[in-house]
Amino acid sequence: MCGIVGIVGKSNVNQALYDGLTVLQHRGQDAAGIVTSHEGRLFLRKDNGLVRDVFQQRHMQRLVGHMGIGHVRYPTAGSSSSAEAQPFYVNSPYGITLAHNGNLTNVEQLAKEIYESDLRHVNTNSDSEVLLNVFAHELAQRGKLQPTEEDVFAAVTDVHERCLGGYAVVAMITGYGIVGFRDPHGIRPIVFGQRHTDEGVEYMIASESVSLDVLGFTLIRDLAPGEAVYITEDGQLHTRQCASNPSYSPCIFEHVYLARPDSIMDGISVYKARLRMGEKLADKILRERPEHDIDVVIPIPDTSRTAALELANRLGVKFREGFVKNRYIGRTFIMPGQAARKKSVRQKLNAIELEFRGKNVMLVDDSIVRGTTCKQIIQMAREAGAKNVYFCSAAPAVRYPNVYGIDMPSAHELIAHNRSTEQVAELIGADWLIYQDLTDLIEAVSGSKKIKIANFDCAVFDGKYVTGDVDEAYLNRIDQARNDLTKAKSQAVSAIIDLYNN
Ligand code: PIN
Repeated sequence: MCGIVGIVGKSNVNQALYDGLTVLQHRGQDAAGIVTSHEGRLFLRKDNGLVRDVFQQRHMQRLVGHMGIGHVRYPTAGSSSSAEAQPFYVNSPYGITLAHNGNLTNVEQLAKEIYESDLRHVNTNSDSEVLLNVFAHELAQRGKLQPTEEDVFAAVTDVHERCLGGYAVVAMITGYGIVGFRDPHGIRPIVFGQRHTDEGVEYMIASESVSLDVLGFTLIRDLAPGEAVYITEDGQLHTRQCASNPSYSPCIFEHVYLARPDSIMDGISVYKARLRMGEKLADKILRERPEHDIDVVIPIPDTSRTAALELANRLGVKFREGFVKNRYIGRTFIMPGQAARKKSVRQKLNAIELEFRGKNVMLVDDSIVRGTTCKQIIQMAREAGAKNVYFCSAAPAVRYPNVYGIDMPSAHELIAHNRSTEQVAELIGADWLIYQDLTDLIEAVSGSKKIKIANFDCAVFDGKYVTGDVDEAYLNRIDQARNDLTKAKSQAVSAIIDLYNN
């Protein structure tokens, strides 16, 4: 999962891009980048790290220009070297830079085509670079000295025909404008909005509406699946449906935990969706155990708070903050003679004993993925004196990998893969485990409003991949790639430790 922004403004956009990315920091803390365009030249700064660490005063001063795009990265399928920080750049045609959120499922085929047929060179393992080259190639095919909006939209149409998967994209064509587009299933989110200044109207494209809010832009709307928006450097806005057969299947996991609660996504308030998840969970609890003995509902900070609050309200049970999260958790330094250890949950969360002692506690989290964290948290609740520890997941059991850009472990690492609720409860040490039903989650997110969404992408819960091209062989390949990456990373860490020790 990543965050993207693009702004066509009337004065320098560097600060606005920085602020827009900072608001999207929850979508990726691994790397950040901004590129701006001024008088036909590009200015780029990107590196691994948080937005506040990557951009220093000296970098910001160089990022001049009235239009630019930015990116925060969360590693997905590829490795996490700084060479793969975005935006990516190709100089032909026109000088195009691109930032992307999502994952292409036919990247191997595309990389081959790019090299063998399009005669282009790809320099990293990132599918964003592949996407950029496909877009650049299709735009070059128009053969124009100056691209029009028709040319840009025709290139996006061709991208949709060649690229499969989930993608939300911003691309800047130096000296011409910024284009934003969304895959034909609308899996990953993207919105656009405007703000009025004395110099005229400025436009912004972003992953989430919250990014527009804080910069004083008004949300115009989400891009529809397959749709593109093109804003020229002088501030003309054009939109076009570029896919021949679009269908609306946004990723439901955005509402479970990826997006900020103050975002409106595909016309749905993420906050309200989470409140309704809590209501649905309460109803399920009452169905399963009308005579339940829950004394207190305790959220596991932060995402689950909204659902837990409404769950407690509906049950008529006390809601209490039993865990305090350290917001300033430090880095893990590798010292000579020490093995590199991951920060334990205990360093991040601390239990307030008086909320646990002698009580039947219902802990609530947004989801259970590997099950490692919730196992430790349940243990902490017991050590704090809880009589019984019950556990609620606001999402259904995560049983299948994600292939559309969420950093989700492969199937065998998912605790619920091929396991029943009872088996998972036993493994994590819960006295009672309640998962949200998928139909309830869908209803919670849809709400009562009539929305245009055909069906959500719920693949991590039901194994149905909306792009239709994901088979066992593909899943095995990404599984293997992930294992290789993990192995390479642990070998690198061991090498560093050896270096210190010798
Ligand atoms: C919570 C994010 N949320 C917490 C992510 C942990 C599953 N985990 C998914 C729960 S927040 S595990 O946004 O950081 O507040 O129990 O499956 O290991």
